[in-house]
Amino acid sequence: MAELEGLEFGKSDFVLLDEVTMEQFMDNLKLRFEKGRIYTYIGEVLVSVNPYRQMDIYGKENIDAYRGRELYENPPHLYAVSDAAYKAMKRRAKDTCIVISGESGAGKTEASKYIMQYIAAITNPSQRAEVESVKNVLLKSNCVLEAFGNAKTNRNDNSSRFGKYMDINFNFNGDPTGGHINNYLLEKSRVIHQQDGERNFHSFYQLLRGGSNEMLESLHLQNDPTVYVYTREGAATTTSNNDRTSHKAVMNALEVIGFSKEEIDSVFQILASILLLGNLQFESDGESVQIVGLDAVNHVSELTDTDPESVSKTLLHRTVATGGGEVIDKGHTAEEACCGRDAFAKALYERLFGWIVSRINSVIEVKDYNPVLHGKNTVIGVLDIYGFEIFDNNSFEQFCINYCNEKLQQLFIEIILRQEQGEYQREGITWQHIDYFNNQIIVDLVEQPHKGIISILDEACLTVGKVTDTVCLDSMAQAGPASSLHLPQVSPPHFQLSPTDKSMDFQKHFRIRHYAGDVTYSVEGFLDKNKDMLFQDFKRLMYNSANPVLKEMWPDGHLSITEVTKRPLTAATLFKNSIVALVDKLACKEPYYVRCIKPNEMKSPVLFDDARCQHQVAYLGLIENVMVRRAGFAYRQPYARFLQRYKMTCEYTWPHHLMASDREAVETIVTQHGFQDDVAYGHTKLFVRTPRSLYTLEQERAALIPILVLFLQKVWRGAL
Ligand code: AOV
Ligand code: MG
Repeated sequence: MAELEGLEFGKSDFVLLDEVTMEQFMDNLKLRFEKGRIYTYIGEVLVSVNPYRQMDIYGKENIDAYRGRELYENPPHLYAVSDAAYKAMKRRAKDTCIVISGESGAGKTEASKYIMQYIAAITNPSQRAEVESVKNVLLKSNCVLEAFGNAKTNRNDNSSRFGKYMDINFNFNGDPTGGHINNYLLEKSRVIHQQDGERNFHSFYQLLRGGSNEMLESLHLQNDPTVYVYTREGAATTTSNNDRTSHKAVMNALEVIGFSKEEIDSVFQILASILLLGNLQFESDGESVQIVGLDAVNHVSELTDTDPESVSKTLLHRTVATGGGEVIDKGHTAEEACCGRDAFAKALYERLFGWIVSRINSVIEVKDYNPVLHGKNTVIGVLDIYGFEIFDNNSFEQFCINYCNEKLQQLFIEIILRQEQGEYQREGITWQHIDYFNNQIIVDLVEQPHKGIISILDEACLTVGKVTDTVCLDSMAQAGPASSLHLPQVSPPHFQLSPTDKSMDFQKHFRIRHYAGDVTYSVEGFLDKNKDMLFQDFKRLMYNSANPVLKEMWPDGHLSITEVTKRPLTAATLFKNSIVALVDKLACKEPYYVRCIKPNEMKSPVLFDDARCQHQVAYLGLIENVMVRRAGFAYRQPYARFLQRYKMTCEYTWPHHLMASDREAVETIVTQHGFQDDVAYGHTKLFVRTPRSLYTLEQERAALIPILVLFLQKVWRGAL
């Protein structure tokens, strides 16, 4: 409640606004941000504004203040929401999840780390070694995954380039027994190319800048990222990351998690191989193609435990099966060899990342859990995924990332409505409907069978012959989303071919009107990225490596070319399937929401950019969220809890009531304070429509407390 902090800090719950208007909402949000109050509730939803500075609100004292308390007992905080999710899980043996959303740089990853820190701090009071070890691995895994999965983008110096959903398992005591990480589509194109002002994944710079001379020498690397094509451009970029200290932290984390020396060596050998591959050039003399830089080939073969001839051969040829079943070697052109090398580098990194995640999972997975002996195993899921993003040049990756955010917004809409409706229904209260912008329409535009963008992309990828990105764009316009989805006439429409920027090529761009803003995508490279082709020869090369770690990453390399018959699913379809599964997983848990807002584009701790913030508030549906919360009933409390808090304000209920039920006692309090027209009585809870009623009650309570304290002091001193 606002009064916990004093009114000079604004309202700590937006449902307490006098009127639900954008103006009042923004005034409150801004006031709180300027006063260093970065968290505000909408009921149980936490709105968080990135402070862009270290706040002194996450220490042990704060953890103690929030442990086991109810949301309204303390000022809004991530810890309160984490505690609510934890309590619900523990008390009611329910699986819960915390869904953190917001655009790129809004503070999702930081929030997810504080949530995990909090959960780690409040569990395992008896310090059992096996639980401590699980907690340690869970916390340390962040550091490793960020090194390999995050990068500096133009929106965020530490941008997550993969989606992460982590389940933490708990035993009946409420102590963590293990966990599982699901990762979603790593933006692997970054390995070979970055936009201006951006960097490759942190891991490369950390190794090159933080690795010891001895380590770099054994990897045939120089301690200078400008030497390598894949890291050259990003090397000059200024960033707040300290690569050297991060390298040490990652090495330590890998050890703590339990990676063996051989495994750690393999990780860095693969990173080095990727950097060396990137520097290979191909030269054609008109007849055949040669590799420039055979030293590097030898180094790659040494680092990957393969023989140098095989490496050269794989870089320069591919095996193809002819119609007659004959297998022949076909030489690449220089251009094909470059593409093959880049595809190989990307795949090496992607498989390395996937392997690291599964290796961490193998350490934290719950083993030997016997529900009969140990009780129900419950879960808290924490979702931290890449936020909605718009760059100067938006490609396939942004398309996937933004689609994923559409899906999460859809879930938010459904759940917030469903929860409210469900609650009113259960309690026998009439529900007042509030209109939302339902982004289902954009979700359909992307994922609908046959007509959606993904289907059209897939079809183009399956078509034999030369289907170009532009041809595919035409099909989207004709057969696809623009014409056949029967989208409502909005201006501009949800899907459009015309670019906003006149300098852009009409033939190569399409625009989607996302819930969070219009994004113009360049279709160039869409088909290749969707096909995600890698010659089987590379897979076989890696499978035949003498390094068991590498071999393990490439199980599909055992197939010969004649055995590879089935077309693998495309990247977009695989992503869509994984996001649909994720949404299903979240939907069956009790959700807690953290809605993150980015205050400005300058990463400034003092700047509150009104227009940018208002845009986010609008598209996140926060105003509607407040309205639903209020037009329904802003507050609801079980009768017993209400009574406990307010019984002192009525002579018939203080210190005890003699009525037949708590509900009757609550009715007495409500009637005595004259707001009987502002409430509804549910089966188990009291619903209060306007916050003002409760506010009056709160004020009365606050005025009574000092009198009560004086009274009790006198009683203790024996004066009464
Ligand atoms: P994101 O996860 O939402 O973006 P981050 O959590 O990485 O955003 O936050 C971006 C940066 O903002 C961090 O590196 C911190 O410098 C700062 N920051 C965020 N939250 C806090 C906080 N509570 N206290 C102090 N500083 C904070 V992306 O991953 O790009 O969608 O893909
Ligand atoms: Mg992030």
